[in-house]
Amino acid sequence: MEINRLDIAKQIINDNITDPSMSEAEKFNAIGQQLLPIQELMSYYRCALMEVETKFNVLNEEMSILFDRNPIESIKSREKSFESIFAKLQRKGLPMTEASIASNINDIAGVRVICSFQEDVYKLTDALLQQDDVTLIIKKDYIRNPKENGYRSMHLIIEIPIFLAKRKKMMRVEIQLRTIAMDYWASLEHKLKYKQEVEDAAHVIQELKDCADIIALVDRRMEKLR
Ligand code: 0O2
Repeated sequence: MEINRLDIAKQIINDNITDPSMSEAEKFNAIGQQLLPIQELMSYYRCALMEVETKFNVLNEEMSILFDRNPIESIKSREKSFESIFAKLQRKGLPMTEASIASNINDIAGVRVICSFQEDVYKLTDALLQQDDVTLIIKKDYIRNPKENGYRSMHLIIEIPIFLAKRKKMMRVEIQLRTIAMDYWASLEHKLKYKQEVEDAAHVIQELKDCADIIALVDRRMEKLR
């Protein structure tokens, strides 16, 4: 579904500003008031991203000393865009409010950790989950149980505290851990998904699945070599 900022503004007006006697200026002020808590919430998610990135950087540092190599190739963080949040809430028929965002969307803060070997994915997952300020909410192991299309990755939803000036706030973060090879496949598959003009879709799906299986085999052979 195509969505843009104007649609979001219109929806917020329709959802929340029902008083027909309000002037344009009053409407804008009211929208601003409603967006303020959402902006505040987004800044807390950015803090949570920093916390999780630091956790992985620390583990990478320690493991590089212990095992004489870095288990992490790269870490990418992203904050879900306002448009995507809105589209997701709209799909679920939920309101665009701070409370609704916080309780219904788990992947506003996302961290992707690209590892050298499959073994590193499991080592880092275990090391992270045994930290006493990390609470596991959901774990999906798409490496041991790949998706039907061949997608492989470790998915975690965790809750961690962020420490603010006067309080502590618990925040949810989605973490995806995968090898360089799995990431290569997922990135290309993601791009191909948006190519609507594909003629022989069944053939393309099968090809992608075959490529995922070949990539998994290469991952296993590289691990054996190591
Ligand atoms: P984006 O733009 O990457 O954020 P949920 O988010 O919980 O409503 P679901 O399907 O239950 O949806 O969660 P799941 O299975 O943990 O997958 C969430 C994310 O994993 C997706 O986020 C993708 O980033 C990635 N992912 C899952 N399946 C595939 C796949 O088949 N191919 C690729 N390339 N990536 C996948 P979003 O929100 O879809 O997109």
